[in-house]
Amino acid sequence: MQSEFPEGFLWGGATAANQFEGGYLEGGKGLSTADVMTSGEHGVPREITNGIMDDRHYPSHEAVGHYRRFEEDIELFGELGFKCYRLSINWTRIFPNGDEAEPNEEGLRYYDEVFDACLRRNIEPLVTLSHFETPLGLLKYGSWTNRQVVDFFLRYCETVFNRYKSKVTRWITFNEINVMSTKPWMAGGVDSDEEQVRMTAAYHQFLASAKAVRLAHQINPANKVGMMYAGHFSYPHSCDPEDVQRHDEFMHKMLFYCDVQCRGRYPAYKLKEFEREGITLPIEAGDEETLRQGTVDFLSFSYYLTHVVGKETSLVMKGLNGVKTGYANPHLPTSEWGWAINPLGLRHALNVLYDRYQIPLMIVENGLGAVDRVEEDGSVHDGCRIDYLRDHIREMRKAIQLDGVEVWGYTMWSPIDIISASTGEMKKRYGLIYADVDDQGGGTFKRIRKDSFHWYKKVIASNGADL
Ligand code: BGP
Repeated sequence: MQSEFPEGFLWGGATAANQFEGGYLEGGKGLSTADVMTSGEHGVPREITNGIMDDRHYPSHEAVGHYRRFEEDIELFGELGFKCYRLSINWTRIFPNGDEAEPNEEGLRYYDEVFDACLRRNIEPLVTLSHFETPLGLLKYGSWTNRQVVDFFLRYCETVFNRYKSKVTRWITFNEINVMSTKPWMAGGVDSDEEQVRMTAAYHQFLASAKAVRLAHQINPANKVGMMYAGHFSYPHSCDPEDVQRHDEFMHKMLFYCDVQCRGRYPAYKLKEFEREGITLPIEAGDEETLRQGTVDFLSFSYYLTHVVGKETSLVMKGLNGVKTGYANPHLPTSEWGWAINPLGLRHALNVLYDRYQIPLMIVENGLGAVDRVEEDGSVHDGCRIDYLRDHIREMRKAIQLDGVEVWGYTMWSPIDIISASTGEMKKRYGLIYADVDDQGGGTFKRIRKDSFHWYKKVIASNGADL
């Protein structure tokens, strides 16, 4: 069997600390924005609370207990044959409140051990610096609406770039940075529907990311730093030019985040929109240069679903629930959570991004959130998940092979079942490995290899030839 994937292709899986680790106050850790979000019921958005001193349910507090079980979990990743493991450093393990002068040694030591466990198995870590884990302690500054937070972030970056210089060379600054337009609390501890507030916070994240890129290169010229786009891609509802125009506007709202980070400047369409809406950016001398010099080395993105946008779509994106366009796609099946499953759309997405930016791409999240059942004999048959992953990998292969798109790797979401970011539920499972934890945080925490585990292992061993 001939593989059509490049040699050294980075196969693996991706997680986020706040959804995976648990141990939310262990090892000197402080609270992050994710730690004060309750679970929502099926389809109901999560709720932001003031803290931990009430009895509402916070599923991420213990998550699936990876904090204490990382050796066992990474052993399973080794068994899968992972080449790459995308994880986030939880900022609040390193700087518990975000603004300390000195880092928390216990937190630093923890990730040393995690990276060592990966490297012993020849798994390359790919580290997200901020995956919905802004320290709650930065809220008193106004979080990302305040420019001072850029400096706090840089202090954190400098600390981890130096500390893990010999262990990590691939980094992502902000997970799904465009979530600032849809769920700003998750993206950066900003709870506001006002576009001015969101755009100010996004501006500071752009600056922080650009500065982090330069700093990473200075500290270790081998460092590669990427951005991460929440893969929102859409189709016009019809060929009515009005629908197409709305679709274009929607894509602009999302893709401008990539434009800034890949091209180093705000696109003209965004500046014109700001002018019309009376939105101003807190630009200081030298900022334009900073953005120009801090473009990313690669573009990574998540891909789960596609949208349909048309005349009826309201482009005001509000609240915790994110994007709702008002249309379904009659040509596509949906997941149990209503997400339109569209493998061919992944080929399209890869082409859109590569045509536009001409830099290497990475798919750093892709997977099926579904309810799984453990059979009497302890097995989990998740054929739907295998189909989902296989169909998407096939389309990725076409983008590489037939369209010439440069793709560095594919880290599926997520190798082990973890807490859902949008709903806080446990029953929305993505794993190749089942974690025996329920929506109330009960269970044995035991890991069980699902059918998809054995399938993905073969895919990696054959470098994608055996799908
Ligand atoms: C992305 C996030 C992840 C994640 C995934 C799946 O938006 O980067 O953190 O969880 O989506 O979404 P969910 O968990 O809501 O099903």
